[in-house]
Amino acid sequence: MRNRDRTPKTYTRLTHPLVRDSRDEPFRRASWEEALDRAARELSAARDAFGMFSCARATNETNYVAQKFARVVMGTNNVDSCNRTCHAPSVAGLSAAFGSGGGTSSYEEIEHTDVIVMWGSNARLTHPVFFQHVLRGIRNGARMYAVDPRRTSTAEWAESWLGPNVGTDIPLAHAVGREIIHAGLVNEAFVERATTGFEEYAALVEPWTLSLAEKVTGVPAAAIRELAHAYARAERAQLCWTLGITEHHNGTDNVRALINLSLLTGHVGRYGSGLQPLRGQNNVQGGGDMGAIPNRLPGFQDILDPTVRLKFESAWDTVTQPHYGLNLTEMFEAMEDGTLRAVYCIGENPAQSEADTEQAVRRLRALDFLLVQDIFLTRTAELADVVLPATAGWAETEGTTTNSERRVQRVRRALAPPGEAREDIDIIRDLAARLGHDFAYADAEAVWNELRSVSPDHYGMTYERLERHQGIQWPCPSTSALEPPFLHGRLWEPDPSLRGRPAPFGIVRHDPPVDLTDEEYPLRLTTGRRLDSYNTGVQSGGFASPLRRGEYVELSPEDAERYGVVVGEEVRVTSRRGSVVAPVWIDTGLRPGLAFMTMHFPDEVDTNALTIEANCPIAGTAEFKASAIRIEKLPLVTVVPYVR
Ligand SMILES: Nc1nc2c(c(=O)[nH]1)N[C@H]1C(S)=C(S)[C@@H](COP(=O)(O)OP(=O)(O)OC[C@H]3O[C@@H](n4cnc5c(=O)[nH]c(N)nc54)[C@H](O)[C@@H]3O)O[C@H]1N2
Ligand SMILES: Nc1nc2c(c(=O)[nH]1)N[C@H]1C(S)=C(S)[C@@H](COP(=O)(O)OP(=O)(O)OC[C@H]3O[C@@H](n4cnc5c(=O)[nH]c(N)nc54)[C@H](O)[C@@H]3O)O[C@H]1N2
Ligand SMILES: [Mo]
Repeated sequence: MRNRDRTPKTYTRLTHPLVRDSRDEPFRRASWEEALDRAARELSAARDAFGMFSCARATNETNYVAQKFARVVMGTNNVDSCNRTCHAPSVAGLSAAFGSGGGTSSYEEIEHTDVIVMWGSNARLTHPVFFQHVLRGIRNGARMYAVDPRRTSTAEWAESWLGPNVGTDIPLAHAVGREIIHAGLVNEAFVERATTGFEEYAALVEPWTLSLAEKVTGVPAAAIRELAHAYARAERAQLCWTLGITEHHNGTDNVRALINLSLLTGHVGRYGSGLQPLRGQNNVQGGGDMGAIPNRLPGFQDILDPTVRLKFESAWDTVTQPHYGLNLTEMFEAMEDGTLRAVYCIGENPAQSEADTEQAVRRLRALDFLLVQDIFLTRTAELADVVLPATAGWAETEGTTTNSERRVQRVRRALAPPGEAREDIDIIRDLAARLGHDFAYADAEAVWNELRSVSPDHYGMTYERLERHQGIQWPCPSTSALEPPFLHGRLWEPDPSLRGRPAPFGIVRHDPPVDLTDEEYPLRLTTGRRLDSYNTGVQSGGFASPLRRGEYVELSPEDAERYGVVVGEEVRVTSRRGSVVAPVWIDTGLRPGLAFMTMHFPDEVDTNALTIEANCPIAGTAEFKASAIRIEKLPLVTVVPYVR
């Protein structure tokens, strides 16, 4: 249903548990006793068919307890979070290259580097705090390159903007790599010492001449050459990327293609040089570190490693499952075939954030039991059987979160929770108790200390030290020392026994977007973010912003003219999966053939009705960044006022 007035929907805070006996009934207010009893009953009936979505906005402590609930109480590794829709390809790519999925550098180093490459990232709008460090870096003399099909406001700050066609980052990266090799700019000592597979890589990129790359990517050969020379000649260089790279059906391959450039030049493992996949949600890094992912126990320790499992079995007095669980994408598939029957969804709104929402909602509806724990009554919560009101991980809860530079920081309760809302860890604890497990933590610090006892990377971070140092980066194995701010310094060790495993070049090939444009669907739609709104709008819809202008389908001036549409005119936007009506906006940063929409106003315009669920086979991330669409004028012209 279309909300005609297009005022962003306002969600009100959940203040008490909600229950219903059947999905045809409306919710009724329930006591905590009743809601938790019901949830415990239903979950114990679904023991072999259970999945958990954990919250990337909640604290590390919440994520630790949530994954422990899945593993210890429900006996499954089916636990995941929005990292799957987001940076799972970065984690997979970095792990394959270096054995660890974290961004390698720190924010401080961005200020002391010579070249900053922002690849598929609109950080000026999406990571405004980080971008302050970029601006300081530029002020200190760094040159910034922006690689984005749209000339974004991040690109406005760049020395040079490279605008590849959507889904052509591998050809572009390979051409940069080939140019570095042909210009004799390879850091041979580093390649020799710290990498493997150079010969194969050189053969792989050899066909990607500047002129072929120009043809495929649309970026002028001279601009590709300039980027290659600037990056390779720099004393220090930072390569930053985000969803323009990861949200593709081959996201992990894209990430590997970028990592290859750092291996060629030795721009990793040294102060000022590194790889920075800026993580999205405030604690998506921490959620993964805490084990709220299907293949790692807390401290990013591999579930397949028997010594790791033994340690957790003794710490938790339980038996662990010696195989990886289902990731978020696979859990949705398992809902389809009926092998996943119950979901405990903590702080996620997949009914609106998954690609192809019609399919996602149908799958959620098919569950026997859906338990949602959130701070608002989301569209996902509206599909649930039981809804539990939590406190916000930000400002209402004690604990810690971890940012993109791996820095763990304290968060504190500044506000009293509304109504009967309770902290996530207390709710999970009480549910565990009903299912026969004693998670009797006195407070968040007790949870944190348990994590420290099982995760060597976090062992040195007591709450007291976190406070004293204003946050500490992992790894932090010692309670008395701090590690360097960057990872993988070992790669530079002259002594091979200290150097550890060399980093392999990724042998990855160009693979264009799955949803092809053709005569019927001639426009390439890419989706993303704006400054004034947050994800599915649940948390930002309620606050007026003079910047906010609701959902629009953004077109290039050329396309607007071709279709004969004006700003504010409503058009029908159709993909092979769905159709929505949205007003037009004209953006001079778009090239002909490229359209842009956000995911921020799904109640007014359900952008994800259009997107394709074509997933990266390694990471499970969907191709949110490349759909094929057509737009049609409506018979009756409605012009939506765009100033409010
Ligand atoms: N204001 C605001 N900030 C946010 C959020 C928010 O909702 N609002 N959400 C947070 C979250 S969860 C995340 S994950 C981050 C995401 O932060 P970003 O990744 O910076 O945000 P997006 O706008 O999704 O995508 C970034 C860019 O990718 C480009 N792009 C699209 N296709 C391609 C391609 O094929 N190649 C290349 N090179 N680029 C491409 C788009 O044009 C876009 O400018 O932001 C976080 N910060
Ligand atoms: N078309 C398109 N779709 C996309 C993307 C895109 O670029 N384009 N990006 C994808 C990305 S990167 C992401 S991260 C996802 C985001 O997808 P989601 O994570 O599903 O969306 P959010 O709106 O961030 O939902 C967060 C929920 O957490 C709740 N919450 C906040 N704090 C707390 C807390 O402390 N405790 C509890 N229990 N709940 C809390 C909020 O009320 C909200 O309902 O969307 C993905 N979908
Ligand atoms: Mo994200």
